[in-house]
Amino acid sequence: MLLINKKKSSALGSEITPKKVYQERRRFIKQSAWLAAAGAGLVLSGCSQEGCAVSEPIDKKTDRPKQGVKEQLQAKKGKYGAAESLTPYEDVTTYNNFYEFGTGKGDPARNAHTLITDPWSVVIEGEVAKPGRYNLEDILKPHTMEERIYRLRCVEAWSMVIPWIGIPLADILKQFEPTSRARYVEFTTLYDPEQMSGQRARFGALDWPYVEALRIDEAMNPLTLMATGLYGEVLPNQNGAPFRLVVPWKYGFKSIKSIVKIRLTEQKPATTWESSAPQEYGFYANVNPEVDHPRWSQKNERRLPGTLLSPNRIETHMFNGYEEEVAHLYKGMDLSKYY
Ligand SMILES: Nc1nc2c(c(=O)[nH]1)N[C@H]1C(S)=C(S)[C@@H](COP(=O)(O)O)O[C@H]1N2
Ligand SMILES: [Mo]
Repeated sequence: MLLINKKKSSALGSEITPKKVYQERRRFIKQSAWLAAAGAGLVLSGCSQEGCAVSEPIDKKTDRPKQGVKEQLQAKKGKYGAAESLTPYEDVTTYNNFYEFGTGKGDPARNAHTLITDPWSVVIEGEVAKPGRYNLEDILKPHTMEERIYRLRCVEAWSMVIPWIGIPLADILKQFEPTSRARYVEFTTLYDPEQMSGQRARFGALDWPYVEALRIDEAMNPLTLMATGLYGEVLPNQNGAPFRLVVPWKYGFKSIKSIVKIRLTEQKPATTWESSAPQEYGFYANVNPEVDHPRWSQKNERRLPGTLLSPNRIETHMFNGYEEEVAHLYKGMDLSKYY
């Protein structure tokens, strides 16, 4: 299955990016004000003669980056993730929340290999002119992948900086022509206990399938991404392969994984975490240091990687640091009420 558009050559994944090319490409990324240019500045056309522009060298046997990765990850500056180091591939892919594969942070990396991600289809329904069941590759085909380095802030007060590969959700939705009645976008994760061991647990951690939703203007915001990869590679299963949402100004639980259905609605959908504990997890779930979780403070976060002796605690910023891009969406709303 085609997951990352290959525009120029057949090389993908198996081809290793020379370190220098990667670093140079990084410099290019740093310099391009892609958002200011309405997303056009940083369109990486997948692979070219240089190799896969955004790939990290991955050892196919261990599925881990090869050597010298740490050095390559330092000092990514730019509008997003400014002066922040990327969280190493190792941490991004072994410290996960994906309850369909268990509630321990290491469970998804251990268990998610049972998920079959190819073929994969996505049902598009509700308030759209072109509903239907589509093969994932047909949904992705018209688009060019972009790399975006975003902070991910979990409601549990830890965070990472991740170089995603994906397509703005707005571009994908427009393909299916939302009607004027579409006010919300609902996403559903696969439900298949045979493939997802956590869904077989006798006392389920959550009500399956996992459902999340955004208001249509949040969904159409240029920051909102549908990711198909990270570190220049196809998404590892534990990170929500083959197709997941990334909403960087909201707590991580909004960024739903392994999506099989997208439904546009007039009414506000019921979402999994809000339904399970509404006084703790709201529909909006915007990162907000001023509104604490009932059981812990949201003023700080543990930036991974850290160690027991050096937990790397940093301040949490309003809208996870994306205030300039998204604050207008919530003008006049009491964010302590709409948390
Ligand atoms: N289907 C599904 N999506 C999910 C989750 C989950 O348990 N199931 N966990 C969420 C939470 S709480 C977080 S913090 C992020 C973690 O994404 P990552 O593992 O890629 O870092 O995924 C979110 N998406
Ligand atoms: Mo989370």
